Amino acid sequence: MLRSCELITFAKKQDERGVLVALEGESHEVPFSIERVYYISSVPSNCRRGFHAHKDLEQVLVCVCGSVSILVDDGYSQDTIVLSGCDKGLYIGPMVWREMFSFTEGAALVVLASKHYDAADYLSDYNEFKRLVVGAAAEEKEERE
Ligand code: T46
Repeated sequence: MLRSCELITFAKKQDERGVLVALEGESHEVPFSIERVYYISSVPSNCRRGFHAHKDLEQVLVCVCGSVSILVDDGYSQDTIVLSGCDKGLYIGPMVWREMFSFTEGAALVVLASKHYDAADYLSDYNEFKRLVVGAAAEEKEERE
């Protein structure tokens, strides 16, 4: 898994009545204050979404119903995670390119986000994203030397 991503397992409260999962901000499960929640559903199986990175935003993605594949790319390497189960969350930090695909029928992806919606936080051009990643790494290296 990339350094800026993590697959998190949530505690399930399960009894004969079913399953309950509770998520709180600034906790082990969600390591930021939750400022926004949105969900994605009714995605055709041949449809791919995302194709961007965020400069600052942190998110936890939970596929509460069905499953979805998520490609994450930090500019140097890529991983693909099949996200399913209401007790699994994928943390994605800033500067990670993501694409979501292979939504199963009825899949519902819930996203907890650290900030309000801000179109200016999106990097939708892969080459620009890559340039910024490489530039930041060079700056860090210079600071260390
Ligand atoms: C991400 C992945 C996982 C809003 O008005 N408010 C919102 O909070 C969001 C998230 C979107 N929008 C609008 C912007 C577009 O006009 O909803 C429309 C669809 O959004 P978008 O094309 O960005 O959706 P995805 O599935 O490509 O990406 C979304 C998030 O935008 C993104 O932050 O990380 O899900």
